[in-house]
This record gives sequence, structure tokens and C-alpha cells, in this order.
Amino acid sequence: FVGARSDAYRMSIFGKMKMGRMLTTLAAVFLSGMAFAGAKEDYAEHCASCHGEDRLGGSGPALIPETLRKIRGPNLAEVILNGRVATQMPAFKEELDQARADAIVELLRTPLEALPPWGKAEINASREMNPDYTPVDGPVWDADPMNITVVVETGDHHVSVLDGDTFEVLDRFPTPFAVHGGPKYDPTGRYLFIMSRDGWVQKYDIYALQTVGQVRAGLNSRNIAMSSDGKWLAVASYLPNLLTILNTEDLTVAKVQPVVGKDGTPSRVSAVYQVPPRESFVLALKDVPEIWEIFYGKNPPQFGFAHDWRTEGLAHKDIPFPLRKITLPDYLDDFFFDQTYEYIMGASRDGAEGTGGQVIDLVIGHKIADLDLPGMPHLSSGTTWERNGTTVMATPHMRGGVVSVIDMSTWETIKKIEAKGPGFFVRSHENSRYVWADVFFGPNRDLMHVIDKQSLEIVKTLQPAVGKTVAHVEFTKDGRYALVSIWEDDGAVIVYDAETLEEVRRLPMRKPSGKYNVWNKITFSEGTSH
Ligand code: DHE
Repeated sequence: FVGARSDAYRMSIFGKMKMGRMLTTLAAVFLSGMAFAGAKEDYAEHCASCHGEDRLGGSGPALIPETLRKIRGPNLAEVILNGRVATQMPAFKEELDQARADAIVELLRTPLEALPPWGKAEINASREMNPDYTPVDGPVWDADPMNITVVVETGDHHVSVLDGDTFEVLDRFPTPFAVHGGPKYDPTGRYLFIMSRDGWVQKYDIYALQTVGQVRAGLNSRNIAMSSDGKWLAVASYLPNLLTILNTEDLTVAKVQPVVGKDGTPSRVSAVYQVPPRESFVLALKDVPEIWEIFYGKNPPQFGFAHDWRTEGLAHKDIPFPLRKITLPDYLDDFFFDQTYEYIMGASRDGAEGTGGQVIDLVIGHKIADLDLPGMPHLSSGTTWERNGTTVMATPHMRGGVVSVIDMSTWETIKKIEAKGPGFFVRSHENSRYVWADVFFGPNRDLMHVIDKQSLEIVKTLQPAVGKTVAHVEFTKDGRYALVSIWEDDGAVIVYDAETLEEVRRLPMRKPSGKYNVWNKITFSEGTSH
């Protein structure tokens, strides 16, 4: 069931291409047709039945540069020749030699010549509800529903559901290929929504331990956000350039919002987050210096609307999801909200090159401060806490070995904590004295720093498995235990006592990435991502 696609979807992806795109890509089609003639034949013969004739996926994942970006170098050809263990990907070494496999890899690394239409009709047609799903009145297990923690295992594309008190695995279910970003809970913590880079959104009932259904909201997607009333799920996509809003109940499409900047430039959506006090979603646009706010509440703030519902002569109550567009002085990539959701801390495009970041006041729609954040800060994985009567925020950097700590009343960087290398995630919990910061990149990726929240000093550096990547931390509901990933195919989730920093348990897992505790997520714990 998971990963399969409906005939309707299969039909739709061969729909008519947009004329403009066709014309602009004709030359490329001709050239690539020449260059990839042999590879295209091999692809059609060996790959298309599972990955789609258009390379946009079928029972296998999409094979386009946007999703394959992570699989570099010789790995892809090796997968073609030797298959992928524990998946349905067979070995083709009997049929193909190295040169032909390499040629297919080149083809897969080439952007698609044209995109099929992907709008409301196509998305709805891709919807697959699990015919065997049986709703239940309450949990079919005996555990604290608020202390459930899910673990995304990217090694074989599964999610494990953990009892947060006993660490027993209650269920382990398949997900679509390449889940990315944090899965989101509905406000009750019962339903889990998971997104894959191929744009599939899966709904899972934790009480029943069953998948409810799935829908392909985009062709290459970034992340998802849950509305505070639990009714809507927003899906940010690169391909096509759109934001999809799904009904969480049945995964049907409520709105497809094409994303085009004020000057007419189409834009990918980098990320979308919910803003509970304003009953809105905020999305960052990748290709134009704008952020957009889409309201789902009954009484959205009236300030700053730039939406055509006024000129269409329709009453506001008839138009769901009014849109506000905010122009920024610089592109905003990754971003982070303060706990009041008034301020957005964003990495500006300059930040990627090593200089800056910006603070946007969402209420007035203006930049109010600069941030000193060199070296690609990974703001979406930041954490906040109280220190010396003010709130501070810590963020890792994907370049350069520091964790920056920023005073959120002055927006000044108060400390750059020297780490053993660039990191990806920092995490904490209200009840913990420490911030945990991984060293995701470089030779010291097997280290995890533990930083005292008040002294801002590293008090301990853990090395749970020499030579293995150690990353991402989530806490149990009460903050007593910290769960750390050994990010390897034969990996594990290590349970640490968050106070003594001693290892308590080691749960074998297949390349566990993120971990998400129901309570910490639905109460918007200051220590974790929202
Ligand atoms: Fe992520 C979250 C963007 C690469 C694993 N990542 C996020 C979020 C964004 C983001 C915007 C927050 C969304 C959310 O949770 O709702 N990630 C990006 C990138 O732009 C980047 C650098 C490049 C890319 O192509 O996407 C990137 N991310 C990665 C990886 O290579 C990681 C390590 C492995 C993978 O799965 O691809 C990775 N990202 C994660 C994880 C989270 C995440 C596990 C959720 C963390 C959390 O605790 O919420």
C-alpha cells in the first residue's frame, strides 16, 4: 500500500505540458535526447516500471536531482548494479555494465525537461486511503499517550513508535521514501503526519497503530506545518512552486496556492511553519525576497493584506486562507520563531556566504534588526531558554565549528561556543540544565557536546560510538531522558539520563534521524522545533 500509486495519478503525469516551458526547453530536449539516447533506452527498459516513465516516481521513489541530491558520487551506480538491501530495488549487474550504469546516473542527475501539471485535481487523484484502516475509540496499547516518541528511521524508510516510559517499540511501520523534516502531530497528539521529499504526506493513527492514508501534495517537497486547530496541514514544495493546504481529516486538498513573487518571479517554498497566536502559516520563498502569511482562522488580523478577495467583491468569511505578502530587504532562507511568534529570526542569503541574518517583526511586517550569524546557521533547529533574566537562543552552524547564542532582547550574539566542527541540531528541554549540540559534519561527527545553559560552557563531550555519526536529540515528556541517534544504517537510539549524562539504554535502529515526543511537540516546548 505505501509507495504505490493510483492509476489516476499515473495517467495525470502524462498530461499536457505547459507550452511556455516546452518552448524554452526544446533545445535542451534535443541535446539531452542525443546525449542520453542509450541511457534513456536503458531507463525505459529497467527503471521506468517502478520509478515512472517521467522519473517522478511510482512504486519506487522519484529519480530527479532534487531528491537524489543526497546520493552522490559512485553510490548511485552501485545501487543500480548491486541493488539496495532490504528494499525492492533489484541488482542490474547482469543486464548493465559500469559504463551503462554511469550513463543512467548522468541522466538521473539531469533536471526534468518539463514538469507535468500538479494541481488540485492531480493531488486529489493521488490520494490513497488505507482500506484496512479501522478507527478505534482509544489507544490499543497501555502507555502514556503524551509520552509517545516517534523515531524516523531513514535506513529502511520506517517510523518506530516508542513508549516514552519503557522505551518499548509499540509499532514499526513503513513510510514513503526519504522522509524529511519533522513529522507533525495534530493538537491532540493522536494523529501523525509525515512528509517525504517526493511530496507524499502520510497520515498515521497512533491510537490504532495504523496508517490512515497518503496523498502526494507536491512532486518535490520541503516540510509540513499543522494548523493550531488541527484542521489543516500546509505542505511547502519546490516542485511545483506551490503551497498545498490539506484537510487533515481525509487528506483532500483545501487549497493549492501557486507561489509567484510580486514581480512575477515564480518561487520555490523553502519552508512553512504555523503561527498559533495569529492562526496563520508563514512561508519563506526561496527565489524572491518575500515571506507570505496565510490565515486559516475566522478573524485574521486585518493589517497588511494583499489579497484579491477584496476586489473580487466577496465577503471575507467566504474566502478561506487570505494571503499577506511581506517584502524583505534580503532573501530569507532558514528561519526560527521566538516563543511569542512575533519575531522571525532568519538566515539571509548573505548568511550562506558567511555574514548575516535578519529579524523580522511579523506584526508590522518589517525587518527590525540584523543578526551576526556567519557560516550557514541552521536556525530551524534552534532552541531557547531563560538566562540572566532574558531569553536566549542557540543555533548550530553548518559551516564553521561554533554554536551561536543570541540575546533575544537585544539580538546581539552573546557567545560563539567553540565546537569540534559544524553541527546540524541543538536541543534542550525546560527541565534540563543542558543544551545538546551535535557535530554533524567533518571528522568529529561522532561527538555530541553538552553545554551548560547558564555558563555557556561545554561541560561534557560524548562519544557513544567511535567513528559513527551522532546527531539530533529529543527529550522525554519530563525531560528526564535524552534520546540521541547513532545516524548509521546499523545505528541505534541511545537513551541518556539527562542529568547524569550516563547511557541507560541502546535501541537498535536503521539510520534513525529525527525523534519527536508528543508532549514536547504539542505543548510547543521551548527546547525543541515546532
Ligand atoms: Fe533538514 C528539518 C531544511 C538537509 C534532516 N530541514 C528541516 C527543516 C528545514 C530543513 C527547513 C525544518 C522543517 C520542519 O521540521 O518542519 N534540510 C533543510 C535544508 O535546506 C537542507 C540543508 C538541504 C536540503 O536539501 O534539504 C537539509 N535535513 C537535511 C539533511 O541532509 C538531513 C540531515 C537528512 C535528511 O533527512 O535529509 C536533514 N531536517 C532533517 C531533520 C529535520 C529537518 C531530521 C527535523 C528536525 C526536528 O527535530 O524537527
